[in-house]
Amino acid sequence: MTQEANDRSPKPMRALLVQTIPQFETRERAERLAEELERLANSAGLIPVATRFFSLPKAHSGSYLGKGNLETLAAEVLEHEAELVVFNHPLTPVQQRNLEKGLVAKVSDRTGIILEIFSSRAQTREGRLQVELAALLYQQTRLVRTWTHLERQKGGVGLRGGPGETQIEVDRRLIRERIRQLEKKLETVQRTRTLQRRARQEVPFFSAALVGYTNAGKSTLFNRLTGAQVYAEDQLFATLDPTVRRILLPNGDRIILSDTVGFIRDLPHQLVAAFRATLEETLEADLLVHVVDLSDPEWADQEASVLETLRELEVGDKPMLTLYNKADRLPEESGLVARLQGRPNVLTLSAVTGDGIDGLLETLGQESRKSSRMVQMTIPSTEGALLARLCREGRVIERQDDEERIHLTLALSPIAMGRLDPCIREYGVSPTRGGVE
Ligand SMILES: Nc1nc2c(ncn2[C@@H]2O[C@H](COP(=O)(O)OP(=O)(O)OP(=O)(O)O)[C@@H](O)[C@H]2O)c(=O)[nH]1
Ligand SMILES: [Mg+2]
Repeated sequence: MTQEANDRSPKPMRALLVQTIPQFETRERAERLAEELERLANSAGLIPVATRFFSLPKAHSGSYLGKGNLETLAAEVLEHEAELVVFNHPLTPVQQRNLEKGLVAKVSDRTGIILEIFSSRAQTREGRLQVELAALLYQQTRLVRTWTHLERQKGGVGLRGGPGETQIEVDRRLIRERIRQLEKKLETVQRTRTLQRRARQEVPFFSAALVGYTNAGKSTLFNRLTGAQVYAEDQLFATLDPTVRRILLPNGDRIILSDTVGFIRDLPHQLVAAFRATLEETLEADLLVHVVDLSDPEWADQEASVLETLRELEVGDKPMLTLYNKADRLPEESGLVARLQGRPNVLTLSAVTGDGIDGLLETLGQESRKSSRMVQMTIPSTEGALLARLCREGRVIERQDDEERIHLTLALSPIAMGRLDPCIREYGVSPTRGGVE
């Protein structure tokens, strides 16, 4: 695995990873989950030195692992010279503190790592504000110091090391104040965004949003479809800020496509909440295009957790097209592709080789057409400005000119329909009204 250079941390920390195997869970699955944690650790700019598995029927409330396991792990921390121990499970603030004491090392859970990655990736002002807010909401309850970016980003607000009791109270107050400040700032940024979004909605195009598990191939597909150069990498959470582009489909339709942050299993709800505003724009799309990495043994689980997050974001029942991506990495004899292709609203493809992209473009074209309405209008030939507007707002399917009038058949998106409502009332030819003739 490649070690991602992280130019903001002078010296990457050595991290010992901990994966427990709960009752009724197989070692195999635990290994796959541990592999994901290793990828997360790499993406966070850490050096994962080893992964330690513990069979743990039930977590201990005090130290999570229990006394015996804790001693074993403490010895391994020394042996590997680990500065940080990362648990692939949520830890309570009390557990985290006890573990830090017992292991004489910093301790983080999965959420801490994910926040760390987000913090180092956030590019836009809004993204940075959101990550900081999420991190503070997370730290509010625990006041255990995180490391690197989060620490630096805040200019030391409430994040200095080793607090005494009063220091903790001061920190709490500072954090509360900072949270209020951030919420205010975010509100302003988001108001601007809403205005920009409205301006964009003026354009009456069908819109599709790529969603999916992190590393599923959304940005690779986005780049292939739009010719854009969005950062696509074999690392978790390569994309953080949403990107929107217009594309021209082979059938002549223009549609809007967006790429955005990936989801992950057990996505910390502070992050979902903090990113709701960014995601809202994406999720207002007419169609969600769910990209799934079919070559990952955990694909079904990943697909389910994305659906779960979408439900949490209250868009669980939006129209969805599922794309099973990375089909090129499947052995031909697996039969999986054939099995999945039988399902409705499903395509299998490869964003890298381009296999199946034509089918995707065709489906997007059909969906775009489905959402538009045919309207017939007859306007006076003298209404040049109106004609120009109709051509701009919709797609002309048919046009016939006679001496005084122009007869048009237009395909209009629902948004354009709404905006052109007065014109349609005046010039529309509707069978129920017996036409304008
Ligand atoms: N073999 C193969 N690799 C692919 C395919 N699509 C994407 N990849 C690879 O998968 C990795 C992740 O791709 P991205 O496009 O960055 O994934 P993403 O869904 O945008 O990931 P995040 O932004 O982290 O959520 C990259 O190394 C891609 O080259 C595919 O169809 N086949
Ligand atoms: Mg991406």
